[in-house]
Amino acid sequence: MISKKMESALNEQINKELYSAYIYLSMATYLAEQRYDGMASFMKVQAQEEVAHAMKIYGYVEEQGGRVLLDAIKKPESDFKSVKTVFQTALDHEKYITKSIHELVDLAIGEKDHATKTFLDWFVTEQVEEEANMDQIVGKLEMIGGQGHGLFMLDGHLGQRKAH
Ligand code: OFO
Repeated sequence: MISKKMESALNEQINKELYSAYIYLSMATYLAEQRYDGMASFMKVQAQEEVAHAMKIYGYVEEQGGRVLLDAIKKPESDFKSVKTVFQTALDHEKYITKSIHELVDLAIGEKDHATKTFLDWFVTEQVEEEANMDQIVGKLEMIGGQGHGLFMLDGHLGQRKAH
């Protein structure tokens, strides 16, 4: 069993993960409009992963006899100004999600809720990867400096990402 406080915090995290999916889908539409189809596809895969994250927490709350309560999902940004802004926004967003996961871990530790702490360990590791991925792309975009050929190559590379 989890506490009511933990149930509510996990429900908030479900909402944040679904918002993550929403913002990445919004980025995908922006990128597709700019003709970066590979990057758009990358963001669609990212959105699928975010739904999987939400469902992982959803399943855990249910397993612990809690109630999943869904809330409204905030409207995502839609005008990103440039490809670099898209990935910088994604990186900043992942840092925000990492902070949120760490706060959940703090709550679990404070409540001596070992099961939830162990459950959250997967997310702690996942967030390291999430931030590293976006950070690497931002770094590449800085190297390219908005040059057409480099962007074309990166678009092709990112388009190879497959859902798993
Ligand atoms: Fe769910 O990791 Fe990104 O947001």
